Amino acid sequence: MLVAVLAIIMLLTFIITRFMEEAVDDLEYRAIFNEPADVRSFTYSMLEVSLAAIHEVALIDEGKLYAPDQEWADPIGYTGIEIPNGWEVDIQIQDESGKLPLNTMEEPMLNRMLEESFDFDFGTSRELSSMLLDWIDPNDSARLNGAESEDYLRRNPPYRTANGPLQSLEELRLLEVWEEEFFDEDGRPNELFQKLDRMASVINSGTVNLNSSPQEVLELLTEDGEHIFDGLKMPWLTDIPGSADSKYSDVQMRILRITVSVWRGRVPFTVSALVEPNFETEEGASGGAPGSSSDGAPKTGATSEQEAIGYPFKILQVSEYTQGRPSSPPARYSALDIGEESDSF
Ligand SMILES: [Ca+2]
Repeated sequence: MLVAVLAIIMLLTFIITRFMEEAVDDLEYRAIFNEPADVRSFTYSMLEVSLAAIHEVALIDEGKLYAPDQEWADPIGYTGIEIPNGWEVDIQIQDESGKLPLNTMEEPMLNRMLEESFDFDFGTSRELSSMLLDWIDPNDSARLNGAESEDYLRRNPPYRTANGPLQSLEELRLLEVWEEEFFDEDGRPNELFQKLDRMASVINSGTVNLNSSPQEVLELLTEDGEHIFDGLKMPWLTDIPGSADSKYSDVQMRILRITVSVWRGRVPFTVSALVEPNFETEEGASGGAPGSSSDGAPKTGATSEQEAIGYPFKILQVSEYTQGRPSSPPARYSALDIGEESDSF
């Protein structure tokens, strides 16, 4: 009897052990395919680390962000975060507000940019600026050198003007005259388009941070071009120089693009976030961590709740870029497929 009980216990133990082994192998196998989720959360952590580093350095400088080289260009080095073995992280911080605000530039500045920076003649510059302003303005009456829906609807295929801001620079391909000057015969962006991409932004709709402007923009907005940095104590301006166009110029970053790429193998996972510093919010706001609250009621992400958290940045946009992710999850018994690599069978 005792022997029979022992035998049953041994058999059960054997079965359970086998089951455990198989389950662990199955889990390990699946972990290979679930890796992107792991990398994804790490990538978002690195985005948080970057924002925290930027916030901290900005607070030391009285809450002002002047230029990307203001010590926080390397958030990992700054915070001393350890990167797991075999992982690689790359963080790029760019100032979107260093570019001209293409959607809100007024006609005289548009004409100056087209003539001085792009060498268009007087007539072509006026055509280009009218086409753009008609595309953006809410009305449907065409300017002297412009075009509105009436004109574009005669095309094949027909379309209407956006009557709103450009969503991307590529949208210019749809505009008369722009399509010929900034794109090649096959509709691909040409060299002038690349130059425009360096100089102007559809995201920035305010003033231009001279501290991170390309040379072409500095030449347009100031009388002395890059000489405005001569003789400064720090490598960035903290006041708008007298020789600069006061309507368009600024010395602070207002829109940052932070791009974090994480490699755990050869294919990176990338998150790119567009953020606006929002350091004015009161310190020690009562909201606490998202998802929790003192009365235990679940949070819904309402604007008032977001404000209560007092997060020092306003997130305008977040995009993820992935490649090589398996298109479907592995089947339940997929451990069978790996054959020789598994020793459990
Ligand atoms: Ca219009």
